Amino acid sequence: GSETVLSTLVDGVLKLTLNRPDKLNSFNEEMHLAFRAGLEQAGDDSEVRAVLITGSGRGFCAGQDLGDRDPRKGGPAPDLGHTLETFYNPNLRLIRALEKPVVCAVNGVAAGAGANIALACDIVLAARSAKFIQAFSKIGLIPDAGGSWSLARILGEPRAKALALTAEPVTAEKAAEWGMIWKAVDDDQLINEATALAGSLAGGPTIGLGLTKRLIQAAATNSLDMHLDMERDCQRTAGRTADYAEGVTAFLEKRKPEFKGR
Ligand code: T3D
Repeated sequence: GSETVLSTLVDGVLKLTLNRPDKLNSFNEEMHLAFRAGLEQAGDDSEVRAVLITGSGRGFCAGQDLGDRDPRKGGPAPDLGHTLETFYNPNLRLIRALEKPVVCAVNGVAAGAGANIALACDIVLAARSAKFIQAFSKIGLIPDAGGSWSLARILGEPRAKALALTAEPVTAEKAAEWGMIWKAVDDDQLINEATALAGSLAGGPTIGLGLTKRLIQAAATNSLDMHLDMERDCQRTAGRTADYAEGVTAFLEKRKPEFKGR
């Protein structure tokens, strides 16, 4: 069959394109596993210095493929706790734990787990026509793929609850205004802007960027004392990289730095 996730590595950017456009790139088991393989490669392959996630066709991702959950086909009710543990949660954990920048280009509707995978990425650009929908309440489910966590963190309880309970679509513009994403971008500019952003991050001081991601993610659960210690330790590590020496040298020589990711 055709590939459910297209993967290319160009100039340090691993681009993963969710590729089931006829189903708005909703997840079946094959696509979960292909996505996981891509995210694992991102961690393992030192050539990869940034990740760009996007979707084929008119949608970004419509979450779970509900065709694979059809109750009319009979049999026992599926154990969705098991499917989260087996398929969704490992990928969410990989995105958050990857110490390299993950850019998401939301090219169209992002619904259910599709919306929440986008929200788990480090920098999210969305096409102006894209919408974010917490579709779960329409079918009796809870916001998964980290959604009930990230929405509460990002938006606070009032907006998080309203979005999750009503499944009201949020436009890209509104998502940017509310701080759910970084920017709304004209549709025809999205992939160019996202590629340029991911490319520039891939040319950056990868170790320092990865430590920065780690610190910002830890902030919400650290005390200030713990966090100052963590900054001390991370800065010690960053200060020993070749990229730091290059950054300072380039500054003093009034030229652009050439970071190597080491
Ligand atoms: O199960 C577990 O393991 C637990 C995990 C759950 C995670 C979840 O994500 S649960 C939430 C699942 N997602 C949804 O409930 C969203 C369902 N989709 C929609 O509500 C709408 O499709 C959209 C609002 C996303 C987009 O609407 P629209 O009007 O732009 O497009 P459309 O016509 O509805 O969809 C286009 C095609 O994609 C259509 O197929 P067709 O009729 O052309 O053959 C539609 O059936 C298909 N499609 C869209 N979403 C899904 C899907 N097929 C299967 N599963 C989908 N989620």
